[in-house]
Amino acid sequence: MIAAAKKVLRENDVGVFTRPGPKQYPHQWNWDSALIALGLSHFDLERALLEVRSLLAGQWRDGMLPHVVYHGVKSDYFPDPGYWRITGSPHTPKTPTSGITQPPLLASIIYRIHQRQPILEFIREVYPALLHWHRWLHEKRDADGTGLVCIIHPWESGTDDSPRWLELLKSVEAVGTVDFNRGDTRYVDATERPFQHDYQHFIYLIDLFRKHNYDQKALIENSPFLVQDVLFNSILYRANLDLKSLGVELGEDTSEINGWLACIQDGFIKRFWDEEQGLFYDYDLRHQRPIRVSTGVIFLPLYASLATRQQAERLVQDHFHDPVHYGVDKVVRYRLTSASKSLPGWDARRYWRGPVWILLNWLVSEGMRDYGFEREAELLRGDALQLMDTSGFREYYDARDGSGCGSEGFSWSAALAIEWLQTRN
Ligand code: 9WN
Repeated sequence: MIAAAKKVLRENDVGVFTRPGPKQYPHQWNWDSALIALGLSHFDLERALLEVRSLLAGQWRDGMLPHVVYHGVKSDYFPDPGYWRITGSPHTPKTPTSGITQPPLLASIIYRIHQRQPILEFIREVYPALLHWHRWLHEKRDADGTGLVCIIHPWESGTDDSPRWLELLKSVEAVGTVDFNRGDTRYVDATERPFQHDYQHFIYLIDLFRKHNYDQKALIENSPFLVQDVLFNSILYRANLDLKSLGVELGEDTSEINGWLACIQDGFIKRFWDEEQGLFYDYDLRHQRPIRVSTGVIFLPLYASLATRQQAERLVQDHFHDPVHYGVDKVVRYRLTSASKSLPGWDARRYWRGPVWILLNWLVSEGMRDYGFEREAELLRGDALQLMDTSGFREYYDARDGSGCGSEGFSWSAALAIEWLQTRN
């Protein structure tokens, strides 16, 4: 299996970066790249570091690390660099990129690699860029002074058509969007991709952002989609912890990072925890209300160590093992469904509406292990490995029969298989 996974990473390698999927995703994606570097680090450390350097080449001058770096590669992916029209901003890099960001997993991945194979010189090289990105997130995306950062586009959540966004997107009038041709249903069946009206919203928001030349203040004021996301803030919190460890090793003053950590810690439970349901809900900042939708993201505070012991136990007993939500039953046999089965629009094969995603299994299993839920961590690992073993390295999987969906030869699935198989916790 390791050999097959390496082959996927090699085949998706275009020299300086690795495609998330050979046809569906021909450019460099932010959090995909971090995971790909993790997989590569097990057998080609230099290539793993190059993956990170290439991603950082797309960093904007204000610190933003974009969700896609195009690297001038011609493709049929939409939106293409021309569509983003980022040159209206004074902060853009030389290489073409998108104009939004993605969950900041990178610092944690670099820290993880460094713990196994010390790369202090490399860390010295990239530390300023990581710090710059995190500072940008804390300064430009803290919309209400709580210290929690917000996202302005579903793509920034990495869980694009998550049911978490449904209600909110209903209130967005996607008017005046210029015509566009979706490229994403060319290689993947449309029933496994977001609905057309979701795409209209995704593109409408880009239209709006480019009209404001990606000025963050204007985007916060005008984006109808303004959300404090549990997943994004959990990943950022852990990345801040890991960045701090790296900074300490370099002998840097980490008081700024301490400030960010304290802010998130103060605001997180107050904002996201729902005592009645016993889970964490995202917050719709535009309409000032919690988003009461249960998806696999409710477990992410475990990955960040932000849940109390009692909260963790409720998440595990009342949600993870409950067959109404995430536990297995006669029909749904694999964990972890990306959304609770109890949701009305639950869809076993459609993107983030229900299928199992290897990355979610990995993040949640890490969190489970940190809290001492070894059995649960093993269930997540075991199911993920079994899915990849029987159905190959796919983008996501139908939790009923384990069949693969979305892109074939999906890089982060392969990378995480390597990570799991090569690491004994
Ligand atoms: C839009 C590359 C990316 C992942 C995201 C996943 C999907 C893109 C798309 O693919 O999003 O960014 O075109 O659907 O949702 O998490 O980074 O694998």
